[in-house]
Amino acid sequence: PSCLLPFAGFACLLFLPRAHLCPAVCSCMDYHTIDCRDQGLPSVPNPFPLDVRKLLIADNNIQEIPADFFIFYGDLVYLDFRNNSLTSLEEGTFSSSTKLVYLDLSYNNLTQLDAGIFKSAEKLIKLSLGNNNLVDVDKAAFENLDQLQVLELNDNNLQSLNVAALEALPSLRTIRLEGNPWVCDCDFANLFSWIQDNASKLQKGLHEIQCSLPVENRRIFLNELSEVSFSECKFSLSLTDLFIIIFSGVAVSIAAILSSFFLATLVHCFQRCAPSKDDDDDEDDSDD
Ligand SMILES: *[C@@H]1O[C@H](CO)[C@@H](O)[C@H](O)[C@H]1NC(C)=O
Ligand SMILES: *[C@@H]1O[C@H](CO)[C@@H](O)[C@H](O)[C@H]1NC(C)=O
Ligand SMILES: CC(=O)N[C@H]1CO[C@H](CO)[C@@H](O)[C@@H]1O
Repeated sequence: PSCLLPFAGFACLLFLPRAHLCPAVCSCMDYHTIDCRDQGLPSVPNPFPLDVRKLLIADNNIQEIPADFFIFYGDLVYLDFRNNSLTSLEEGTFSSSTKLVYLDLSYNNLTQLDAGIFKSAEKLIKLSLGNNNLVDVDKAAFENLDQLQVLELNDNNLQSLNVAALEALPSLRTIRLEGNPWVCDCDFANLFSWIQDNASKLQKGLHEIQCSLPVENRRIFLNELSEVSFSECKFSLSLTDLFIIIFSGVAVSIAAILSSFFLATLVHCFQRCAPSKDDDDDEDDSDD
């Protein structure tokens, strides 16, 4: 209706061409929702309506999210990038993703998550990273995700995970960790006690997660383990620990020898250099 007003005509010219920005292979239900699923796309089509809020681009062969993607499409709330060919996420990719609430990166080929990679996506509520090839998740990978309620890390290649990564998520309600080749060694002990304390957040509980025992070379379910299984970890010392203990033992001995020497010298010095007061006292006593 505002187009009927002559003075708003220019604004309408700016506004109307947005419809033509819809990439040919996609369907744009409205300016805010774009569906480009299952089109065999090798890269993110360009351009989109700039005010896109919901982008469905699953089931393509896209190998990267352009580093400036969220600079242009900062209104995105919902991004479904499932089942593509992502192998890595460039640092800063999500630096303008301040409105993003739902991010699905499952069924890609990601191998690692770096520190702070999602740190600007502070509204994120659901993050799906299942069915990737993750080997390494930094302990600060989920930094700043204070609203995150659902985290999926299932069916990756994780053998261990620093528990600090999970402790950084105050709103977490549901987590998926199954389908990883977890190794139940001493590194796993902290994660195990976190999982035990937070078992209610696992869909099926401890018996959905398997890990392999390093010595026995077999896989067991976590509900077959208890804190006791890791009890010897508390006492085992690494080579560095032993080195520190031996070194500090030697250092303490040397310090003890040096300080007794110093004290002995001091006592000796007092005995030899300050006898005059005692002599005076003796003289006073004898005078009386
Ligand atoms: C991934 O997408 C392809 C089409 O590009 C489809 O054939 C395949 O079933 C999809 N896989 C999953 C796990 O959704
Ligand atoms: C993922 O990467 C591995 C090797 O790094 C490759 O063999 C596999 O085909 C890739 N999968 C996809 C879906 O791109
Ligand atoms: C909500 C909840 O129970 N979170 C707990 C998960 O486990 C950690 C440590 O193991 C606790 O500090 C949290 O309170």
